[in-house]
Amino acid sequence: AKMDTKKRYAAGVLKYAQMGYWEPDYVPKDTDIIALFRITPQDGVDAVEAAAAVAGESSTATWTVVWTDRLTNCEKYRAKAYRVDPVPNSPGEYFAYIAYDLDLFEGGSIANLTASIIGNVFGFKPLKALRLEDMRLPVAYVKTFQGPATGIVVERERLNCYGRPLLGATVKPKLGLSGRNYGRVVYEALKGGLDFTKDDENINSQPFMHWRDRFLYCMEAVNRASAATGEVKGTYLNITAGTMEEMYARAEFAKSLGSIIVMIDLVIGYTAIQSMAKWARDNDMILHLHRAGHSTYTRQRNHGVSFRVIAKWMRLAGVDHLHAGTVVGKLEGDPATTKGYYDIFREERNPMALENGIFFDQEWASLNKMMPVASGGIHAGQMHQLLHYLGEDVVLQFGGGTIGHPHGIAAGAQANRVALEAMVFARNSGRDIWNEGEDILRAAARTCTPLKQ
Ligand code: CAP
Ligand code: MG
Repeated sequence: AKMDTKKRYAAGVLKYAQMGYWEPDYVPKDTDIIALFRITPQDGVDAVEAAAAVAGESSTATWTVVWTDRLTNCEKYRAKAYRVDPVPNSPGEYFAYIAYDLDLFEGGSIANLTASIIGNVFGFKPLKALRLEDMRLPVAYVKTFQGPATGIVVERERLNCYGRPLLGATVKPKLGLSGRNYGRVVYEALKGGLDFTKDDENINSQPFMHWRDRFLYCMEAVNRASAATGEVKGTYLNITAGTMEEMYARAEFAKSLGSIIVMIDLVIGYTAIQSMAKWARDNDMILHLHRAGHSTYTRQRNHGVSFRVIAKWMRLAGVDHLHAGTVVGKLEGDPATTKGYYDIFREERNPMALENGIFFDQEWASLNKMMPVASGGIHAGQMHQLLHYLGEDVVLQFGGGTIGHPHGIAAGAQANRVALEAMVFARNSGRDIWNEGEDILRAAARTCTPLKQ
């Protein structure tokens, strides 16, 4: 493949730069969409030519000049690679900045955006690898999307819960429980002090527990726990299914039982996510999105799509909750990069912050904020670290960290709630939770046996 590419270059076949897709003097317009790619050209392929090729293939070009180009406003419609920088400490890798005219896209459609930006280009021969690191979405484009159906402010109002992270848990084991036993877990966890429980990403409607059974037992548990505690409680009922018709039916049933929230998985696809976000807005429901599958394309440093880009797309698409990593748990993630994700979820605007992987100023134009969900191998003993890294507007989700408690599920929930409240109180009293966190937890454990255990 390498030789083939070289020969075609020598023969002058792949000349995207000369075709007008490289414009080093171009100054992006306020209305342009900008994509930042990390490109790894094949050996012998010039980085500028590779960047121009990405610009071409993700906008108007095919592999050769076509007569019909001249029948369009091709100057305007050609994407423009305008800057190529070597990536520091990464030989052979370059950051390529590419600007796209807004008219290349249909408003309000992530499917349309992605068909260009991550369409053909990722399999392109001149490149060894390609990664979409970040995007600048102009206000004019942002405004064509509905944004989160409920948002952080209204979610807190509905839950009547302020000043602390929300607490949740994923019911475990992931698969195999009957509806009745599943409902017991939900009841114990909510009564013990959590705000939410949650279906796992792969719980849909299996022979051991059909979805209706799950919804009925779960909502009975939610109602009983709410009555017992006087708090608003919820459980994310996963409505992921094989067709939109089935997802709508499950969502309607959840609503009819009084659920305040439904859940979907990223794997259902962008259009399905946007449809469910519209349904959530029309029905005053909170929409939880589990990012199942994202690591297949977000994890490799030099290929795929960064999760920060997925986070931006999901804020446009309009989900209320989205998993964003924990820094300290069982799944990969470093503090600086994770902060970048959380800022995309929760800020009115994101100024450029290269240390957090944010390459562009991003204005969110009053789109609601998303609640980040921290989940994956976390437990009460890390409460100071979680609050330090992730702040207050977050759902902390302890699956194994609740249901794995030695004295049972309610005890696990109580340990989490007490640890959280002790830590928030200590922080609000001016204590240094980062350095004194373990002392604060030990002091709280003196009057809370489940936390001590
Ligand atoms: C957590 C979880 C979630 C992951 C997803 C799991 O369980 O249910 O799916 O957190 O990762 O199956 O691992 P535990 P992310 O709380 O028992 O670890 O939030 O990073 O998308
Ligand atoms: Mg899970």
